[in-house]
Amino acid sequence: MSDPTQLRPEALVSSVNAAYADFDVEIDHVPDRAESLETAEKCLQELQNLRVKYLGKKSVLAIQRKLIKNVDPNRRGDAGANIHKFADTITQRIDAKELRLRTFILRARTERETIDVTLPGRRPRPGHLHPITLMRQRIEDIFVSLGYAVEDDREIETDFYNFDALNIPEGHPARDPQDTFYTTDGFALRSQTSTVQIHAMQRRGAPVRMIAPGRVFRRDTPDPTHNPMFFQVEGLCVDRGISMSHLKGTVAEFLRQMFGAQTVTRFRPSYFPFTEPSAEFDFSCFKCGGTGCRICKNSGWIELGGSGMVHPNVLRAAGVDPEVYSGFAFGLGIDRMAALMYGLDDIRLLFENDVRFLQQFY
Ligand code: 2NL
Repeated sequence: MSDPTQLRPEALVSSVNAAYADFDVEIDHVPDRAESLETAEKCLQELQNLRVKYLGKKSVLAIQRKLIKNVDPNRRGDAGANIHKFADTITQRIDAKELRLRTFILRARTERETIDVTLPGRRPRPGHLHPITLMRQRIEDIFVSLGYAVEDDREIETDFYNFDALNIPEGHPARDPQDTFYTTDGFALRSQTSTVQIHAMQRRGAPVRMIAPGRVFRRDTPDPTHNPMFFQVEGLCVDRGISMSHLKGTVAEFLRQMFGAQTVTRFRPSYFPFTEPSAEFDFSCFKCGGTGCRICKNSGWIELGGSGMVHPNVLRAAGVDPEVYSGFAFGLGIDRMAALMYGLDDIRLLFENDVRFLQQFY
C-alpha cells in the first residue's frame, strides 16, 4: 500500500517538463543578435532574469528538487535525472546566448571608442579685434611714427576738465544736461577726449605731442550717423613756435598714410571755443579720387574732423604759458572713419556686437 505522503515521480516530472516548456518559449524571445549596444545590454539583463526565474531559489526546478525527498526512494532516480537534465540544458542555453551577447557588446564598445585618426581636425575659430579697435590701432601707429605719445585717462570728469579748462563758458549749450550726461553727484561723462590732454599737459608740461583715443558720451538720439557713446581721437602738439602750417602738414601726412599718398587735404574756417583760429578739414575721396561718387555724395570731398590753434585760455588752464608756447589740436570720430572705410550705412551696427556683422571686418 502506498504512503499518502509519498509523491508520485510522474507528478514531479510533469511539472518540470511544463516549466521547461515555458522556458523554451521565453529564451527564444531573447534575440541572438542585437542591433545596438543598448539593446544588447537589455538582452543581457533579460537573460539574467531568466536565470533567476528558472534556476534561482524560487524556481520550479529548485522547488521540485526539494520535493524529491518525498518520492519513494526506489523511484527517485528518474525524477532526479529529469531535474538534472533540465537544469543543465537551461544553464547551457542561457550561457550560450550570454556568450554571444557579451562578444557583441565587447566589439560594439571597442568600435564606439575607436578614434578615426584620418579624420580632418576641427578648425579652431580664433576671435579677432573689433573694427573700431583695428581702426584705433592704425591711427595710433601713424601718430606714433610721427613721434606722438598715446594717452588715456578717466571717462567720468569734473566740469573743470570737461568744460572750464576747454574755454567752454557757463551757459554754453554743450553744458546743458540735454547734451551731456551728468551723474547724480555732478560729474560729467566726458563729451570729448580733450579732457585727457588737459590732464597730460598738467602732468607733463610743455612741450607735448600726444593723441588721446577713447570713448566719449553725448546725449544724442541714436540714428544712422549718431550714437550716444562713440569713439574719438584727439591730437595735441604744443611747443615753442608751433603754427597753423604744422597743423596742416601733420593732418595732411596722417591722411596720406591712412588713405594713400594721392590724398589731398583742405581746411575750411570754423569755430570751436577751445581753438582760435579753428578749421574743419576734408580729404579727397579715397573711392573716386575727387571726381564724385556715392561715398563722397558727389562732392569729391569727405568731411572728417575739426582742428585749430589751441586757445590761450586752454593752455593757461593746463598750466602752460601761452606767451612762451603755442600749439595745435584736432579731433575726429573713429567710428565715423570705420563706417567710411568699411562702407557702413549705420554706425550703430558697430555697437550691436553681432558677430555675423563684426566678422566681416578684420
Ligand atoms: C571735432 C572737433 C576738435 C580739438 C578738438 C582740442 C584739445 C585741446 C585743446 C584744443 Cl586740449 N583743442 N581739441 C580742437 C579742435 C577740434 O574736435 O569735430 N571732433 C570730432
